[in-house]
Amino acid sequence: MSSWTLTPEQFLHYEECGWLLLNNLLGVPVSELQDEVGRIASRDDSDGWLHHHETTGGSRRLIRTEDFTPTSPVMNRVLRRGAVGDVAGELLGEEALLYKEKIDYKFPGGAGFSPHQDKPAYPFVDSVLSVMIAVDDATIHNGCIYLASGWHRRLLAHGEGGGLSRDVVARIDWQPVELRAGQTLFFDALTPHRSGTNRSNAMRRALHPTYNGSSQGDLRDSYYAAKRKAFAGSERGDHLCLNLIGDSAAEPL
Ligand SMILES: O=C(O)CCC(=O)C(=O)O
Repeated sequence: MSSWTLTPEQFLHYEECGWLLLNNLLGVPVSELQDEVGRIASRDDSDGWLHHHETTGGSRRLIRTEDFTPTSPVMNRVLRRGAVGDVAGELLGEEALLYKEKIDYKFPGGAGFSPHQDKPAYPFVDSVLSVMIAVDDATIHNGCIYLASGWHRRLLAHGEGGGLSRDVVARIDWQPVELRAGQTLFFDALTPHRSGTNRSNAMRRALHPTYNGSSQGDLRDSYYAAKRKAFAGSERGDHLCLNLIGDSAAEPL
């Protein structure tokens, strides 16, 4: 059972807006999370798929790491044993299981994400929730997330390439949501969001776990098995998508 209880106001905010920003859920000091992200980023990637890169200004840079929770006690604690999962469970209305996790590294000049909903990336899961944990402060200047508050009731029209259609994007009043390092943003998998380029001269990192309701089963191992298989079948130089909806504006390697 959950050891975390949201207030009625917090529930109402989530119901009406499709997102909720909370403090103090990590269970570890934010400096420990930052150190762990640094360690994970410097890990050897001997089978060549854990880390993903982009080309920015001619140099190859790490933009994403996935599937690190089983080999990181700190991440296991933050994402599976603590209040982040408890709150995810409250919002899903049943126990939350970790479906997948990624760290995004936005280097100076690093590209943002075009407007999208996450749900189409999870065609086999109905009950699913997106989360962002700020590892570094996320500001308008360094490419924070922008949300479409109250647009989470249905799947919206998508254009070619997987992003939201131009018409939908133009109708939305995009709201920047700046996060301080250590804050956690929960948002419905149908909440449209986008983010900008990092225009600062420092890196901006974020942790993005995704949870599914336990009634759907424990799907994490099969998700990563399928993803590893898909990546193993790709040649270097293919246009590798970071996920099924191709929302990153980055240039993949
Ligand atoms: O952190 C960001 O810049 C946005 C990430 C995002 O949109 C996503 O992972 O779906």
